[in-house]
Amino acid sequence: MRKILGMAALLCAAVLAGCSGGGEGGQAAAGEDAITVGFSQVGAESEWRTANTRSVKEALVAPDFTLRFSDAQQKQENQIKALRSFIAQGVDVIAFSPVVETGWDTVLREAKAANIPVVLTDRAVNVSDDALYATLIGSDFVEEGRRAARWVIEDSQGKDGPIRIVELQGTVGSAPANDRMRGFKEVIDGDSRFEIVRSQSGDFTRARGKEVMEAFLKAEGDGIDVLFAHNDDMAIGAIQAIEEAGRKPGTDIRIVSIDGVRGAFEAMKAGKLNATVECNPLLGPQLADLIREVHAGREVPKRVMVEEGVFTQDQADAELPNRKY
Ligand code: GYE
Repeated sequence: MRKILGMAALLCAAVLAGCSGGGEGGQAAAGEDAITVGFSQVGAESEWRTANTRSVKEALVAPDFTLRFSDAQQKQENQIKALRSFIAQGVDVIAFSPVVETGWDTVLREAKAANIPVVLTDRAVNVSDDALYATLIGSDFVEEGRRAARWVIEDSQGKDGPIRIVELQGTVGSAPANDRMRGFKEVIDGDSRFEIVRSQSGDFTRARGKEVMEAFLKAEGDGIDVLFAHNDDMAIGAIQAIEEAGRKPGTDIRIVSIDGVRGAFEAMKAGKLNATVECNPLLGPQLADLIREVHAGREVPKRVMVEEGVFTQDQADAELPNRKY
């Protein structure tokens, strides 16, 4: 037995040099050809993100994978540091969910020079050369923004203008904030009754969502008809602000947000949130498959989409037990 293990270790060292990805030892259960993946996560800013992290950690496990996980706490500089450390360790594949869209050219070139393929998850980047990453798996954020706007229009049938909208944006410069804003505006601009009177970032968190909504309420008084929040967490924070201002969320101010997390379904059941556009965070299994393909040098599509829908208050009760995040 000892001999066999010794031989396996030798084989690993000699033939598959670097197969342990830079060898911090440990990970006894990882198979001999386990793919070492360095994964840099955005942070833990929302319910969506927590579910996404869980899904990734559950999918990238031994014996097929050795996972090196790093949390960037919503800071690009931390993420760049993590990517550089993965490169130095010689991981097999880098996967990451970029906090913002721009500023990745240099570090991605370093990964390329080190021959480490990069898989983007969830959020896109804006780079000079698309060959700097292998593929992106994530949702269509522009379409999510359009869906939110279509819901607002449908829910405003028979209502006269002006219908005044406030918008809580996600993290400044992030793909979901940029795209959701664009998709929403594109559709809402087609109906002259609507006006987006305020739009500001709440950084995808409940705390900031509440703060910014307080400022909106102070500035606009009773003049807000609709809130569009780029994620459920900010909407949930805003609901608190609206209640504290003595108004009724879901009635006085109609609210649509994005993600479809459990907290949103609970808020819909309570009549405080009107609709949520689904954004599925459970990318782990699809990500694992993509990493396997990329690592094996096989051709993969440049963009892999996640399918999702829209849910309203009347569906909340029936759908809640089915929600997995
Ligand atoms: O909508 C939000 C999270 O990038 C799609 O990030 C993701 C977004 C998600 O913080 O809740």
